[in-house]
Order: sequence, then structure tokens, then C-alpha cells
Amino acid sequence: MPADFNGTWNLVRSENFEGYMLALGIDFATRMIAKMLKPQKVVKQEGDSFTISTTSTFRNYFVQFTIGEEFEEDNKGLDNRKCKSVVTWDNDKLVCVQTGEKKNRGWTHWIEGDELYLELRCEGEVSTQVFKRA
Ligand code: VLZ
Repeated sequence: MPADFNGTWNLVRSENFEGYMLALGIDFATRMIAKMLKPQKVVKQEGDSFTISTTSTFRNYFVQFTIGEEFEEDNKGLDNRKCKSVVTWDNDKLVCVQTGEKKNRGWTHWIEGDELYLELRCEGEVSTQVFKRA
């Protein structure tokens, strides 16, 4: 029985989101706004099917996937680069590989105690975001 990510999660702390955004080529003005945000994630998990909505006062992002099934991701409102993404289980971690123009792009979600973790990777940058249940 894999981990259960279902729920509504609020950002409580973040490391190096700036570096991640820089690696994605996000412009200065957008970075200044985005680094102040406290996004909320709503995760819906039914078996191996997921939706993850990330919302904030500035921009929202939505992704839907099934474990092991490659999908086209448009990253609309982020860097807008299309990539081919696939999410798999690594024990209780959800690992996404985003293949496209940017090397080593992807993310990992896991739960530690009552906190939801998200590691965001792009090129050489790693950002960690931590969420608590709303
Ligand atoms: O999360 O890829 O949960 O796709 C920040 C929105 C969302 C604020 C960051 C706007 C996306 C930023 C993180 C403008 C540059 C992400 C996945 C895993 C779901």
C-alpha cells in the first residue's frame, strides 16, 4: 500500500526556489513575486491516478497523471516549456522525470511525519518545499 498524499496542503517553508526559477529562466520580476508566494496544493489520489492543483494569489498550476504513463506537460504559467513527463513510485516517494530542453528536470514528493515534501530539480538546482495540512 503506497503512501497517501490526498489532502489540502499549505506551504510552510521553502529552500532555493529562487535557484530553481533561475535554472528555468524565469524573469526577475516574476521571480520577485513568486518567491513571496505561499502556494496551496490539493492532491487527489485514487489508486495510481493523481491530480495536483497548486494555487496561489499570482498563478495556478494543474497536473494530472497516472503512475507509469508518460504525458505531455505544458508547464503553462511556469516556464511554458513543454516536456514529456512520467511519474513512478520509488518506495513511498512519487518521482517525476520531466524530459525536455532542460537537463535533470523533475520533482519528488514524499511525506515525513505530518509534512508533505516537494523537491524540485532543474539542471544543477534543487529546491525543497515543505507543506502542512490545511
Ligand atoms: O509541482 O511543479 O506538486 O506540478 C508555483 C506556482 C508552482 C507559482 C511551482 C507561480 C510548480 C510561479 C511546482 C511562477 C514562476 C510543481 C508539481 C508537484 C506539480
